[in-house]
Amino acid sequence: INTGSPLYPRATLTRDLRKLDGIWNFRLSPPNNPLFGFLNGWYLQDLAETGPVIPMPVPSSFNDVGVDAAVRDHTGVVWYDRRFYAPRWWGDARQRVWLRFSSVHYQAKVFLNGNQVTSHEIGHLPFEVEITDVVLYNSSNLLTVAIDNTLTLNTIPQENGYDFFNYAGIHRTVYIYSTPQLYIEDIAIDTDIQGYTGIVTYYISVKGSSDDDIICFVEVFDRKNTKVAASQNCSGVIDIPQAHLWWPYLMHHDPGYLYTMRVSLVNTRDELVDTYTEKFGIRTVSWTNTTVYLNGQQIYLRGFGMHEDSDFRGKGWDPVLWVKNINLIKWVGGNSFRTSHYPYAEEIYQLADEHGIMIIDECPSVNAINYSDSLLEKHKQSLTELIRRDKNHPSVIMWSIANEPVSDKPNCDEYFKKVVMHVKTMDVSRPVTYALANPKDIAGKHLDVISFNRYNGWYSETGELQHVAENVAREALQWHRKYNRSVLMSEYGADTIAGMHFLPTFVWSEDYQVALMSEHFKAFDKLRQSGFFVGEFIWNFADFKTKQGIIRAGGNKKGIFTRSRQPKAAAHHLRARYHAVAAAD
Ligand code: BDP
Repeated sequence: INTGSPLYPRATLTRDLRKLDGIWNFRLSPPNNPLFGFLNGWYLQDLAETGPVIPMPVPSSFNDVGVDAAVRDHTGVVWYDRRFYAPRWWGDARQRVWLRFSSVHYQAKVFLNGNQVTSHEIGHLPFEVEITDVVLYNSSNLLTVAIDNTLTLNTIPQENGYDFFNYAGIHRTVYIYSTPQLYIEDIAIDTDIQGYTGIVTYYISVKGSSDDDIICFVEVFDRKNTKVAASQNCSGVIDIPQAHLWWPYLMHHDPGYLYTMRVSLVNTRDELVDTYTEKFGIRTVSWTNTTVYLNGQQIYLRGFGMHEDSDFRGKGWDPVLWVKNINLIKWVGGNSFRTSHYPYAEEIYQLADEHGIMIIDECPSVNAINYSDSLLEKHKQSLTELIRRDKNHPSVIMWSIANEPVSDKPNCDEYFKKVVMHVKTMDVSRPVTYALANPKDIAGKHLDVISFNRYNGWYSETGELQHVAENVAREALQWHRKYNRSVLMSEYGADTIAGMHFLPTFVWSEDYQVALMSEHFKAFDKLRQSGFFVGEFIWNFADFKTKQGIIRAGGNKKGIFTRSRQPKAAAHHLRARYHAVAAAD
């Protein structure tokens, strides 16, 4: 199994990096014949020689760039290919060469020069493979990827019962990069605070062989690039006196403070063998049955449910979109979001680190229903890869192991117990939650924080607002009493067509969305006094695409921003609240 890729790919003094983004060739497998391309050796030659190809941008979902519904709605296998040159000096310098996909949805088989070099299942997570023995320096290299976006009862997520479009393709950047023979495979950083001192516990995993003895040099630099500490062990504890802590946005005058750890492998002749730098923040997360603390201070989450979603690109990584998103989150006064309903691109977490935005990091399990052993293994696998990838981000303050599981089934109790135990074997420094919606939930007792989704005034008592505040407050209290945990509301909202107005308020209008939010705010204000309520997350940050259906008008319209990121009245309304709450906290 390909178990993912822990370190973000970076060029350093000892590593080179090339992006393979751009326009690739693309071809659908004949419908209902997923094996056709494999049996006919489409990976042995240029795709264009097997039949007609169309241009396909990478990174992007393939669904929305064309005009053909057969491509947009394709479920099954698709093929991508391109050629690339590897820099000859990589071979001359006996560098290892790696091929890295930052996300391919859902299942990928990767071929290089006609050989299958790796495969990976589960979208939204990076994977890589060493291609040193397959890459060619005396000619171009043919890179072919076959992708299957078919979801079943045995995939994470399970088949498409969920409320977002099953976008597919090569969603994030593709890299080739080089490392030395002996290389830094992973760096794990954990932080604690004692008085004014930051305590940094780290572990460096070194791979590959060397005839020499190797020393790990570890240096820590502050934001001004001044060295503040150093060590000569591959694992250990470093003290940072007078540490600048990592604080959330609007909780401190200087949020998102990051240090840089530079790790260097040096041999006995004092030669630099490999080097890599990782940013980190000094902060702690702790929790009780009523409260979540950051650096020992109680926090209240002013958040959003989101999606990776935009016109044309679908779920394709887009730095323009995400710098805009972060700017809008800050404009509204939010301090957090949940990566509903799958891991987002790595660069998004880097932005959140820098800006002090807290993340509830969700794995791709949505509406889980049949709790088989093989599903459990895959669910755990998705969390293994997620935690390996995201463990060093100060922005990640909580793991979400599922969204709206069918959590009243007898066997889900044992299932989620095992999933939570699995997370705890990898990371005990963050609380675990899932977003529940099942009123008869039985597995919440395994969680550290209870998150609940509820659409009062929308799916229930549609168009009626008089019971909303009371229902929200009552349900939050019920979950707290049932499981004796802190509680947050992870989804609430109303579909709203931008520009539609009704007075008196009427469903789908901007006025109704605003009024429904106000009723929730009443409940949240009451709950904020109750001592166990830790946050509110509106659904959704922006309008997003779903599959076609009669309850969705061109997609889900619960955004407070439109899909093109312009504010509805709701955005101004939430902005007034979030800034006021931040000022009060
Ligand atoms: C919730 C789901 C979310 C949906 C939302 C809705 O968690 O994915 O988009 O409902 O219906 O149940 O808007």
